Amino acid sequence: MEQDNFIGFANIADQVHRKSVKRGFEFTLMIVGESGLGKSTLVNSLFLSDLYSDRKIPSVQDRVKRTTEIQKTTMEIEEKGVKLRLTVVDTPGFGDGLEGNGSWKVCVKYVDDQFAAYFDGESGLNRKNIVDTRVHCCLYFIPPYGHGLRQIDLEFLKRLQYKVNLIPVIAKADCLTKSEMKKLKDRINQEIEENDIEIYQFPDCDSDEDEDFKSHDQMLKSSIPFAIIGGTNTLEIGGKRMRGRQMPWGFVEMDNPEHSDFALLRRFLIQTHMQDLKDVTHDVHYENYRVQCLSEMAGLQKAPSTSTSSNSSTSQQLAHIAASHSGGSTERSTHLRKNSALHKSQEELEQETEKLLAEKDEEIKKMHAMIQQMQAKLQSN
Ligand SMILES: Nc1nc2c(ncn2[C@@H]2O[C@H](COP(=O)(O)OP(=O)(O)OP(=O)(O)O)[C@@H](O)[C@H]2O)c(=O)[nH]1
Ligand SMILES: [Mg+2]
Repeated sequence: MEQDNFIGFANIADQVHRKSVKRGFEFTLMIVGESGLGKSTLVNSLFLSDLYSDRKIPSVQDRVKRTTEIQKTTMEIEEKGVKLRLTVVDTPGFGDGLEGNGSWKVCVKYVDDQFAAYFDGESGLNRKNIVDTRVHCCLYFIPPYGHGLRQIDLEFLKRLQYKVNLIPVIAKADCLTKSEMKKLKDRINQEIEENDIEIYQFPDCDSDEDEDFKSHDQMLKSSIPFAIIGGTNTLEIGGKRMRGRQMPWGFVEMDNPEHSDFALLRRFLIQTHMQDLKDVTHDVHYENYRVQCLSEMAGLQKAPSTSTSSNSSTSQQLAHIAASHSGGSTERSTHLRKNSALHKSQEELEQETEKLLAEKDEEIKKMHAMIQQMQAKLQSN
């Protein structure tokens, strides 16, 4: 047989691509913030998008009711043979009185519950087909009429920062002039830094990217927090359909970059950073959660009083562990991406993680055995 220099691994990228295309992509976006800032309106307008041209666009404005519980909306989109399952999680807004106290718990619990479900899936038998409901990005709505971040905003951001990719947005951008908006953006960025809040870190742009890409990337980074206008009105001018908000003085277009950063946000989420948001969710946030769970489980196994009651499932134990982590002052940050003076050094963290991960297979095997025992017990009852 004739030998040549061609080995053939170059098509590995195609193979990987084909596999992910076949499987499809799952992406979940969560929307959090004070009541009345336009979260549900934004969700509605996201789903009105002309991105999905086969969808009917409602012509009458939907009256958005106050959201009182977490609402998930999922749509499956297929574009050029690539499937995307996009889920938007709309959360109830908090008030500015006592009601705000502890209202972050609902959101934190939702994020943790999805991690717990994924963790359960990973240790189950059907590992290859886990449905990924983890929250890949969280838009945090900030009011336009304040002077920056309030105590309640800081509380929410701090509770969520090591669990999810946070993207701050300024709601109702139509209420501010350009210079007011610039001032508010600067102020918010300064407060984020002063309070050591970890929002999503945009990856550095590769030096071999083209100039267009680089300048877009730069614009994205400098636009944070994105200024958003939500609207469910549509207007047709010369056959071109526009989405936006009808105001007494005119029509504000959501997609017009002169009016808001909505187009930028949509491109960021859907076109340019979806994979990175998913990677950071998996490699950093979920990894933190998993390491915490494994170390807690190792602790539980050592403790003599560990309960092995047949009706307390592994997932319940994990959910409990997660809840205890999210609430109290013992919250331990194992965020691996950034060096912060408040946290352990990167090297220490890596060593700790290495050690815990080395125990991982062993733990998962034990969990398997536990689950099988439980199943056997349940069947025999
Ligand atoms: N001016 C202006 N008003 C908006 C905008 N987006 C939404 N609104 C209006 O603000 C009001 C509240 O909007 P919602 O979408 O229900 O707000 P929400 O954040 O979901 O509120 P909760 O469900 O209580 O948390 C509605 O009357 C919207 O029409 C915007 O961008 N600009
Ligand atoms: Mg709402």
